[in-house]
Amino acid sequence: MSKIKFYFILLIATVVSISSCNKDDNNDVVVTPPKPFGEQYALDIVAIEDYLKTNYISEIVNNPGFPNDQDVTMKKITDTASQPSLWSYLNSPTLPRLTSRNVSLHGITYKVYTLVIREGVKGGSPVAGGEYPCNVDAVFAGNKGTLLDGTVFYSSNNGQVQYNLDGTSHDGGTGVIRGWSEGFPQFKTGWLSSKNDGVVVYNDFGVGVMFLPSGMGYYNDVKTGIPAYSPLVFSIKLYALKRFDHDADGIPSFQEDLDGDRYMNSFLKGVSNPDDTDKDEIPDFLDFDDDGDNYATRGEVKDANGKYYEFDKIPDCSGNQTEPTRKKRHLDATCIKMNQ
Ligand SMILES: [Ca+2]
Ligand SMILES: [Ca+2]
Ligand SMILES: [Ca+2]
Ligand SMILES: [Ca+2]
Repeated sequence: MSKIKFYFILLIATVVSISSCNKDDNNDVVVTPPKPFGEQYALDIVAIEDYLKTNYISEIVNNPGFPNDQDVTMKKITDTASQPSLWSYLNSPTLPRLTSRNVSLHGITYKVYTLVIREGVKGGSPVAGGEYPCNVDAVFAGNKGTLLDGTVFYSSNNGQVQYNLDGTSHDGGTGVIRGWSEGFPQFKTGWLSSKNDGVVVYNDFGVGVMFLPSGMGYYNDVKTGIPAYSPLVFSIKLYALKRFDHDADGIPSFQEDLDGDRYMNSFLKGVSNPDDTDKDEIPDFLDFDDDGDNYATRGEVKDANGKYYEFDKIPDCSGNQTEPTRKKRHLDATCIKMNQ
């Protein structure tokens, strides 16, 4: 046998032994294709609605200024007379209020339930708050995640963690599951103050619960304490938010939400997006030229001296800066652009 051939065989043998070693290590992992989303969702929504009808709010901690303030606990109903179900708050005119939104994703329409217990209130200084995040802002939030059987898989009231609702990890944030992007815009932030020792205190923040089908969570991924295909229940406390300007055009993304519903609908394909001025399938918050006139928005929202207009004072074609229904000039392709 030639030397080369010998080494070749040795190499093959090594590769085989490495791969068989790996195979042994992964003996328990059975790879199956993910289930069809529609099939799983049909199971999830039945389980979620059953949970809503058979559980109640057993405790809301009232401890202003401390981390456990407004921690919510839900338990299985044992006495229907004294324990109103979560379902009993459906579309209630008063709080708590349970509402649902339809979300098109994965080729199906998901129903996402949200229970608003406290909406979030504007208050004092240094941060007045009382603002809704849009679905691509970042939030600072306490959260407790449970499975439908009540098992807690995560709990934290750390207000320093930045969760990016756009799902990315840019700007030092943590990307979130899609369900969070759908749930958080239903709540407002509270206001921030600080104690003498400098500790930040969160006041009157939004409090509630999100009920997420597995397709809005981790789906077939297994996470610590979360089996595959688990619907998720998140009790949340919305302390504060951070705005982004995704396309760096000088207009924060939440002000590029044309229909004002706090959702950019950027995930819908083949459906006309109300937040896409020039209908090029790039929503305004990601489009550096919103009206498609080949002039960048960035240049269209500055005055003759190159200074950005305040958002509310961006003029229309005629220079009007006050008419509330005017078409701002960066959204009007027929404008003759002056400051390019
Ligand atoms: Ca922008
Ligand atoms: Ca919108
Ligand atoms: Ca566009
Ligand atoms: Ca333009």
